[in-house]
Amino acid sequence: MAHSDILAFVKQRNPHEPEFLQAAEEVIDSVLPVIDKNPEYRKLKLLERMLEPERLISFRVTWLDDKGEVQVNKGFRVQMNSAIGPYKGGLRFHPSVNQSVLKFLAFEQIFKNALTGIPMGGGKGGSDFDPKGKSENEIMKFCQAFMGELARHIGHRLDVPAGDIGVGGREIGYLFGAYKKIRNEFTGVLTGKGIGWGGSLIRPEATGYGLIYFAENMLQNKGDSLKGKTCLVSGSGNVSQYAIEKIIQMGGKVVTASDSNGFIHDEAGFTTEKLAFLMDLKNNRRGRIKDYADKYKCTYKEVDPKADHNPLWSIKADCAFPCATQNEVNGKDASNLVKNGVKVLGEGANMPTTIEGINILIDNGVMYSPGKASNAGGVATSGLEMTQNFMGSNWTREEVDGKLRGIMKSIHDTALAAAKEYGKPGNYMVGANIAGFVKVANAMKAQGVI
Ligand code: NDP
Ligand code: 2IT
Repeated sequence: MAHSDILAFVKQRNPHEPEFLQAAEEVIDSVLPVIDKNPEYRKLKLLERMLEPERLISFRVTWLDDKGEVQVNKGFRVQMNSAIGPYKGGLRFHPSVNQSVLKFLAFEQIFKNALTGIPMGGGKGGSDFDPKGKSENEIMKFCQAFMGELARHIGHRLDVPAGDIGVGGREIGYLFGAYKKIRNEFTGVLTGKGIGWGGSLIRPEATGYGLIYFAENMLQNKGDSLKGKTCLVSGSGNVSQYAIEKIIQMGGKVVTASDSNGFIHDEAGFTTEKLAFLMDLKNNRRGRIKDYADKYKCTYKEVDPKADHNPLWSIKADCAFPCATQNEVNGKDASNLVKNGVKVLGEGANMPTTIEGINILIDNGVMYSPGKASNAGGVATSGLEMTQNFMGSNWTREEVDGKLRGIMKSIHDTALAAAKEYGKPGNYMVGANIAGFVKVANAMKAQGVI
């Protein structure tokens, strides 16, 4: 099929899935020249096959809240592609979760996982369950009910979930406990486990650290570095917290963080002490980012999600790291970043920039890294956790961090080389899509028409 035909085919089959279509369009655009050069890829319909989940599991989750009332949620696992390894990808608990969101995430995960160099296929899952305002008991009850069904579809050599929005160490603990009880086996079926029961050092830090290693690689490629750079970070969860930590360690200054209500602008910049306050606020007290502004007497602005731009991205800075959620940087935001002279935009979240926004950044010479390249440190370290589980032993912090740095450098170099080969030098988006696609396409080709 021609490019427009593949896109039309996908649109016609998935008419009510805007997020999935957005992720699909970006990849289709990037890999078309590869398909043109390799007629066999076209004949075998490899891209068309990648765009259809191998298996999509949808289930009911029923649980009792603290008042004894019955609650009903949706549960999903999208097993997108297993050509290069067992399905691998996170679980998201957020009221916005639906089939379109999880299919976009599972689709991106195929290419991201291929880029890590570790044999992992692509998957994603989750629920429309909202953890906000729930008691510890309710979180545990929900996780147990969710795993009650999910357990029959996953396994350490079949499908290995992990965390994502709304699923952190606490939830992985409850999910793991439930799996172990149901299946009567102790295996590395989930990653992001606690240290002491199969977890890997550096996994909590890995996505944020990896994002900043990637940004440093992009800057170094231009003879520059993060030292002295003013940085915008959005979100205040797992990815944001460790991105902030690593930027501080590398001599940069972080002046923003946000949550779904608004953002703080701290012109003096984050210090380790302020970051410790944020971590305690978000991870233990489960409070709002506004408390940070109250404590440190800095600016706080509420954000209207329906507004045509987010004022966080209008603050003058050198680098921007969206680490909250999809489509948080639109065309107008991208123009504001360009106007203020931003040099780097590194995606910590998955698909945080709209297609219009990406085009504006790239056309204006901003070094732009797509999430599937620059946030791959999380899943890569999950892969390292799986390897340690299979070996039955653990690496030190330094060993895991060293491997993470090496993987991020390799993804950077691979994306850059593929972009150059296909006549788009410096375009990390095209390079990452092509390099990921070729690896998975070749594996599918070798394994026949299945
Ligand atoms: P967390 O749940 O730890 O944090 C999410 C943050 O984003 C919170 O600050 C949250 O605010 C904010 N947020 C979530 N949804 C929205 C929304 N609809 N509008 C505005 N703000 C929102 O998640 P993570 O840090 O783990 O994940 C953040 C992003 O990084 C996601 O896109 C995820 O897919 C991606 N990612 C995560 C990886 C990981 O290892 N955890 C790996 C690779 C990518 P609030 O507290 O108000 O909800
Ligand atoms: O989007 C992602 O890569 C993740 N949420 C992490 C997945 C994983 O399996 O560690």
